[in-house]
Amino acid sequence: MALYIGFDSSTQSLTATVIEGGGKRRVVAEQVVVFDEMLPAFGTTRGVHTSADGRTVTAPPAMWVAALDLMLARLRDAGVDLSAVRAVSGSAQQHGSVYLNARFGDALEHLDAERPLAPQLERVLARPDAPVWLDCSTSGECGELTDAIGGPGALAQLTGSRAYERFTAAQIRKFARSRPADYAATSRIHLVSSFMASVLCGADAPIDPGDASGTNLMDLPRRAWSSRALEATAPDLARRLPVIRDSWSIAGLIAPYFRRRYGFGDAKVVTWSGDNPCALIGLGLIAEGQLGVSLGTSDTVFAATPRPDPDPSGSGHVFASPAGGYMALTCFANGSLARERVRDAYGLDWTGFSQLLQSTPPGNGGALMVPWFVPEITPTVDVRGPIRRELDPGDAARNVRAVVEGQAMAMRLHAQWFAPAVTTIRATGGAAANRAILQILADVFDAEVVQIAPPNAASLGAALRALHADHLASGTPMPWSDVLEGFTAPLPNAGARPRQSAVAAYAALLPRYTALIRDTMDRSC
Ligand code: ADP
Ligand code: XUL
Repeated sequence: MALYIGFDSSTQSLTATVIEGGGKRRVVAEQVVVFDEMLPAFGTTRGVHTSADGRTVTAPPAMWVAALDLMLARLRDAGVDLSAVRAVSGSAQQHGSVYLNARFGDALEHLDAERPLAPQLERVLARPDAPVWLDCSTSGECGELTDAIGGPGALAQLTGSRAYERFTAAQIRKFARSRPADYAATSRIHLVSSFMASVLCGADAPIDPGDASGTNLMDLPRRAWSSRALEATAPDLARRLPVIRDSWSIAGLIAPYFRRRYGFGDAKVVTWSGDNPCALIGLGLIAEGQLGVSLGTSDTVFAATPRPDPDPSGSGHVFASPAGGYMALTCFANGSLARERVRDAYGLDWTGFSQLLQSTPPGNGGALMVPWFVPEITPTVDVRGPIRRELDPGDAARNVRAVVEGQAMAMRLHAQWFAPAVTTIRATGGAAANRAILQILADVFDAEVVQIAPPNAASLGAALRALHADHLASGTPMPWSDVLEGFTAPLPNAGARPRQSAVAAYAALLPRYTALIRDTMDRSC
């Protein structure tokens, strides 16, 4: 039996999807470690620590490795034969950066299998908290980086994105400037993905081009660090960054720590990637033509694309795809968080939320909400608090519909630059379990929404990447269509089909929603 594991180290949890890649192609196991619930000692809320003003958002890397220990113990105790694992890979929340001191390499090489990982690695962190994608404290640094490269258009042409607060370049610049002594003591800066891969192989791992695209530091067409961007970010940065290697490269074999403690054999560790690039693979979006939607902590819309042409409006991103080629993506910070705020404000659970969604008409009788509960990324605004039009805050049912409709219309608007006409949407993420939400997506996009069987496309994508890279490294390369076979087919009787009366209602509402956003932006500038 040939097993492959894909991890997804996301904002709120670590997921592992174990697949059998031989004759029988199936998901063998899936486990989730929820950080707040299962690792309460780290004191996170939804996986992060947030400053009083809401702008600085970090997470402890020690929690992510503690979750890895917990996960492997759970897989072993659930009877997964870890000695049969041929390769592992992973997906991680994008943009977050981990700062490591000179003892990192030595600590990885000498991990003691009798003791848990977290206390052994805590002392190699040059800063105990990693800034993560929800951070929006670096507007000044973004401006400086943009000026140094010659404007937002030039930066997007070079790196695939204009400067974003959450992207790693701005975060590194802020750290180097505000804590120069700690920066001087930092000998390696990893992304969450390459940090986790390093721990698994007990040595410094490379970054793949998919996740490196989320740094504002990589020359996207060349898939190499841009010396101009590095120089504009922080002194002596090149030696602090890991090498960039193909997404299918082998970072090493799994470290002795994991063999002794959990019974792994010679499993390969395949370079990790970002959660959105991995979800692209897990949803089977290798070729162009279909849209992926991930309804997780963030909401993202994405699709494979052949060229690295940036979003003309500046809101979206182009990343390298881990299957080769590129992917276009737009990310919204007000995803599950906004839906949860509305759910909690009216004392609902998800069943009650869905019932209210179904009890209200498409178009909500003209009531609108721009769901900016936290500062939004797309478009970048500092506004905090939802904007309501013709919507009574006391009306639970209409607010529930308004938040989901507002999100779906924003997705439609900001997917237009890379997917002007969509016939099928593949959905994943925690909220994709909710068919009432999927129905609104189908109606707003006038497209069929389908689901694949494994609930977490990012960890499935990582497992499929492990399978693909293992075959390549073993001299038996497998085309992507064969890799995906049996894993990414749409589930029958799931998802949602567009209903024509609802489609017409949203076609009428969309220009009003666009005008409301434009009006709000004008007033906030
Ligand atoms: P991430 O990978 O970003 O950590 P997930 O994709 O695991 O996030 O999604 C977690 C979110 O899914 C939770 O925060 C919750 O709001 C949402 N969720 C879970 N079940 C439902 C449901 N039935 N309806 C709507 N949202 C849900
Ligand atoms: C993408 C983004 C988020 C994170 C967390 O640009 O910031 O989707 O990857 O999932």
